[in-house]
Parts: sequence; C-alpha cells; structure tokens
Amino acid sequence: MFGLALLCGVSVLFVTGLLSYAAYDPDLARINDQTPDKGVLGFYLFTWPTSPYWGYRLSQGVHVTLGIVLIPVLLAKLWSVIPRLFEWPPVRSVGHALERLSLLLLVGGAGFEFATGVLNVQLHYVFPGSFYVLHFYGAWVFIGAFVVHVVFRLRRAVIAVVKGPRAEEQHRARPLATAGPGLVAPRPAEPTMSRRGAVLLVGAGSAALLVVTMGQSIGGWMRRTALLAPHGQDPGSGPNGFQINKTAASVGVRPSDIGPSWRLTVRAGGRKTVLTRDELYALPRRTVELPIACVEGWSTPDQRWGGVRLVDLAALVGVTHDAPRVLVESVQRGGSFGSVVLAANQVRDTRSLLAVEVNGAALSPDHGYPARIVVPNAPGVHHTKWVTRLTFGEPT
Ligand SMILES: Nc1nc2c(c(=O)[nH]1)N[C@H]1C(S)=C(S)[C@@H](COP(=O)(O)O)O[C@H]1N2
Ligand SMILES: [Mo]
Repeated sequence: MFGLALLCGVSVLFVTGLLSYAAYDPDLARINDQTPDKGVLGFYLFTWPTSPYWGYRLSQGVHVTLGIVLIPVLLAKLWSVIPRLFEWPPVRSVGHALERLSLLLLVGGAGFEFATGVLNVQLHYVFPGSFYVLHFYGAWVFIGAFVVHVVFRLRRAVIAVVKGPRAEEQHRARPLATAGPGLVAPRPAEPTMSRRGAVLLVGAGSAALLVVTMGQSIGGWMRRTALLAPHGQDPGSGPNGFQINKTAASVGVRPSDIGPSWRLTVRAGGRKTVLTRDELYALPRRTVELPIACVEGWSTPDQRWGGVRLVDLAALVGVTHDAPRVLVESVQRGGSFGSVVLAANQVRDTRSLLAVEVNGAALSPDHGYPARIVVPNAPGVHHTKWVTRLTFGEPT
C-alpha cells in the first residue's frame, strides 16, 4: 500500500517538478538557466504559457505540499523493507545485482530529493551549489531508478494489495515467478502493531503534515496555520502585508538605489528612453489581480497590482507590435534573481505589468519599490523587484 501511494505521489511530484523547471524558461536565455549542460534532460521544454494565471501557484503548491505529506509514507516504506537490506546471498544473478544497484539509486535518490526539497522550503541553503541544479539532476537519477523499481515490483504490489501478502508469497514461490524473497518473515516474532495500525499511524502523520503545511500555499490568514513554514519575517498588515521573499536590505538594495536618483531605462534596438519615478508614475496604469507564487511552495492570494503594461513600455521605444522578449534588470548588485529574461508571450500578455502599486498603495521597499514585474502564471522568481532597466529584444 505504501508503495502504491508513493507510485502515485512521486509521479505527481515528478510532473509538477518538470513543470516548475519549464516555468523558469531555461531555454530562453542563459540567465534563466542554471543547468546549461542539461542536454537531453531538457527535451520536453516548451514555451511557458501565461494562462491560467493561477497555474504555477497550483502546480507548485501541490509539488511542495504533496512532497511534505509523503514523508511519513516514504519513511514507513523504507522501514518496511529494512530486512531486505540484509538478504543473503547479497547477489544471486546479474539481474539481481542490477536490481540492487538500482535500489541504491532509488533510496539514495529519494532521500536526496526529499531532503534538498525540505531544506529549500525551509530556506536552509546549505547546499554545495544551487538548489535548482541539485534538485533537477537528482530528480532524473531518482526517477530512473524509480521506473526500474516499478517495472520489477508493480505486479507483486498489486497482488499483495488485492489478494493479501500470503497470495503474493505463493505467487512468487511459483517456479517462473520473479525471483527474490518477499517481505513476509519466515519466523515472525509477535507483532507489536497491526497492519491496520501501521497504515493508520502513517496516514495520521501525513494528515497532520497536510494540516500544518497547506496554509502556506493558500496564503492570507490561512498562513497562520502553516506551523512548519519558515517564520521570522513578518510582512505586517495593510496593502503590503503579504509574504516577502527577500527584503531590500537582505540583497543589498540601499535606500539611495531606489531614492530620487533612481531611473528606469527602456531600450529596444538603437532606441532608448530614461524615465524618472514621476515620469513613470504619470504613465497610464492598468490594474490586474495576480498572486505571487514562489518555487519554495508559499504563495499569496491574488493581489491587486497597478502599473504600466509591458507592451506600453515597449511602445515608448518604438516597438508597437509583436513585442519581443525582454531583459529585466534590477538595481540589485550580484546575487541570484536580480535579473531575468521574460518571453515574448509574457511581454505581450496585457496583464503583464511593471507594477508601481499594490492593493491601492505604493509598493513598499521590500515588495520592490519603485517598480517591479508581475506576470500571470510565472513563478515568483520572475517577478523581479527594484527594476531599473528593460531591454526589449535582448539577449538574442
Ligand atoms: N531583484 C530581485 N527581485 C526578486 C527577488 C530577488 O531576490 N531579487 N526574489 C524573487 C522571488 S524568488 C520571489 S518569490 C518574489 C517574491 O516577491 P515578494 O517578496 O514581493 O513577495 O520576488 C522575486 N523578485
Ligand atoms: Mo521565490
């Protein structure tokens, strides 16, 4: 049962994980891609759509919440097969040796993916390198071993669940059945827990994790129920009172960078225009309702953003139709996520704004004052804050 639960759950984790990777638009430009040597592993990449606007929020919320909820199932599954680690003789045939090798990658891969995922959600960046790179390559190793394991075991798992473990034992004992000892002990000790008790214990553990986790993906007041979500950064209340990823101070954005000397430079081809804050704020504004949805699983309900459409900014430098991609740069010096390339379909979506206000108030410094990007269905990491330069058509 644990195996079948993981079969379904891990499949969803894999698909939502690949979607999240596609949402970064890694094929678009080098600054979006932290795994430039991915080769064929990026075979499936596609242009990330801008609709539905809540798509990334849902998919990444499912990815992170489900990953956390599956932890008790994973641990119980590993616990239930511990005796098999010591099976004797350790290797009976070439096929058996290969299967055991795949188990090393399977158990190691599962541990690695769950551990790096949880650490990232908890904002513990203790990795030797980028989380994005580690979690992406780790996923492929894990899923390779996972597929091998499922091919070897699916039939037995189904028989064990449908007909009971004894039937599975007998089935396996038939001469041509897949070789290898099962999980039923030859001389069992008195059980300390019933099968039902074990399943209930794991189910209760998963349910408890669900209750104290999902609030961070729903956001708003539900965030208060997210007892396991990282705390310590209080966004306060009011129009700007929603979750903050990195504060201005934490990425070295100084008040003078976003003070009166701040400028917005817009470029396309040979043309260029430079706007002061007042000039930008005087341009016609649109209002859109969009969430912030971070790769780390937290998201906010829709916020009401006011700002200038990216297509209107492109028009300022002569791009009046078929707007191309845009390189967005912030005042942030160094560090990750200070700049991004947005795809043409994102620029052309009239809900994509350079926002200057949220929920009727000016952006707070921590939410990207004087101007930040909002794009429907894009991951939070593409919602660049403290924007100072937009270059349409770059980098080609
Ligand atoms: N310049 C800059 N913009 C940035 C970031 C950053 O580190 N630097 N973090 C991004 C990430 S990862 C997220 S999830 C969103 C969060 O936006 P918020 O802090 O306003 O909620 O901002 C994005 N914009
Ligand atoms: Mo993020």
